[in-house]
Amino acid sequence: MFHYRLVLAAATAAALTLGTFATPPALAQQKMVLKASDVHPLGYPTVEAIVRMGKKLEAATGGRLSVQMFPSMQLGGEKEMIEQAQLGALQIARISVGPVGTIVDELNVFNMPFVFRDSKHMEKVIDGEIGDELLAKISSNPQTRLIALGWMNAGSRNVYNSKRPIRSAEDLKGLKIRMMGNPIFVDTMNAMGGNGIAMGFNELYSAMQTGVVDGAENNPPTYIVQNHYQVAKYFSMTEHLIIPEIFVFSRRTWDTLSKEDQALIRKVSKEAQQEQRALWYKMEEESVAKMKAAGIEIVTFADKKQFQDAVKPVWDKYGGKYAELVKRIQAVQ
Ligand code: GTR
Repeated sequence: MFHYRLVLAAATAAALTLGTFATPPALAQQKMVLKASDVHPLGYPTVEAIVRMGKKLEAATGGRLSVQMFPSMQLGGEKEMIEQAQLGALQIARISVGPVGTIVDELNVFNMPFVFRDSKHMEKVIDGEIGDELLAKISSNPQTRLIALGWMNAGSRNVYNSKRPIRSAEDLKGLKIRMMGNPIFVDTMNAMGGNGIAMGFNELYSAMQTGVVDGAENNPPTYIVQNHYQVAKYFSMTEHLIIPEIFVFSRRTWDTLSKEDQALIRKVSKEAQQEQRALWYKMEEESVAKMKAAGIEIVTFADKKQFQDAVKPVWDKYGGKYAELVKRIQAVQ
């Protein structure tokens, strides 16, 4: 009896192992439509880069793998997209690192104000070993249920509002400014002089329109394509955050893919990371031109010192945790 049980246990373990790790050949060859989602509309650089990646997958697999894009928040905000990817209802979620920092704390190093000197510095960091390490941190953490595939550029974030031009921290006093849902951002806005309010991106336009918040902060392309310029016409180039975007894959789906398909998806993801930035710089330029044409009052700053000084309390509160990584980021030339 004892012996029989042992054999049974071994057989069960073997079956489980097979069930978990091996992909039945029939399944591996099946046609698969990968659902992808983004908060931005078709044509936006992040969306376009994933659409192009889908075309490459289709070409490389004779149509067996393809991407179906759900743009413009059709599947909800980024929090909802992450949840759907974790469940396997969505395969590719293109999101900001903002919300990812609340799942994998190390990622928050990219969410610290003024951590990068400029966009080019950020690109060097995401393209290098720090970028690879942080992607691996997401993928190897079983809690995330996500495979991190690549980074994208989202320029710098700037404050805008419906009340008045912001030239100093003093001007931000009393203004309710929407921030992404992560305590670092709320603290950053409070330190900069305003009142940071955490809110999903999908609620933002109507919150600004109805005066629930006075403004928000983002890059010029988002300000234009999401029509924020219609409800908040004062825009200040504070450049307080340079947060890369990230695209992640559902681990649940990933584990059903063959090794070859996984390698192919990784390859086209790396290409998408490089290709997106050309689209990005073009749209950034076009967006600033559109802002000017729309009569938006753009405040620029000779240097970033006043806001850099203002966010010191944020660095005092969180900086210690990421000190090692910050040193390495600063050393990247
Ligand atoms: C945009 C970014 C989105 C989203 C949004 C936000 O710049 O592309 O992924 O994070 O900001 O403020 O929530």
